[in-house]
Amino acid sequence: MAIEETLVLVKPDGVKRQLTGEILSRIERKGYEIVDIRKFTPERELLAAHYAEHEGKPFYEPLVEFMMSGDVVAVRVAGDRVIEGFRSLAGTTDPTTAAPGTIRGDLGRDWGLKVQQNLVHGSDSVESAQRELGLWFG
Ligand code: IDP
Repeated sequence: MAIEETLVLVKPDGVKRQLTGEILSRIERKGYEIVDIRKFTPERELLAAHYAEHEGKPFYEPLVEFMMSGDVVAVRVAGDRVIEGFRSLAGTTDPTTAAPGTIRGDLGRDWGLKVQQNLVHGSDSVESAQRELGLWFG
């Protein structure tokens, strides 16, 4: 088994709702290691690089504005198969229909057609994780 690292973001909705501890606790209870952590409000340049694959989609600009609206907690997380493991913990993109038991399913919902407010981000592949960890942790 390969030890992987992934980028987890607690998005501004999660930070504002004081769910950071709950989310970090779920990561640790699953058995993953928190290697590094930073809290700051990201600038557009970082978000444009992070969400480059979504540029041009209708939700891109609202997503970037939302992510710039407050502090984000960026977390470097390590563990065996942590990339897919965290995505499983997070649940599917739409928090209204994400499965109960997941972070999004238990703690999130649609606050007025705002699917982007789904509490967390997790890298979706080894390549994305390396790229995103470089962006957020340098
Ligand atoms: P993921 O975060 O579940 O991997 P992606 O498809 O990579 O989902 O989308 C990135 C982020 O963009 C989502 O987490 C969500 O915040 C936002 N997003 C995705 N689809 C929509 C949409 O249809 N409307 C609004 N926001 C969206």
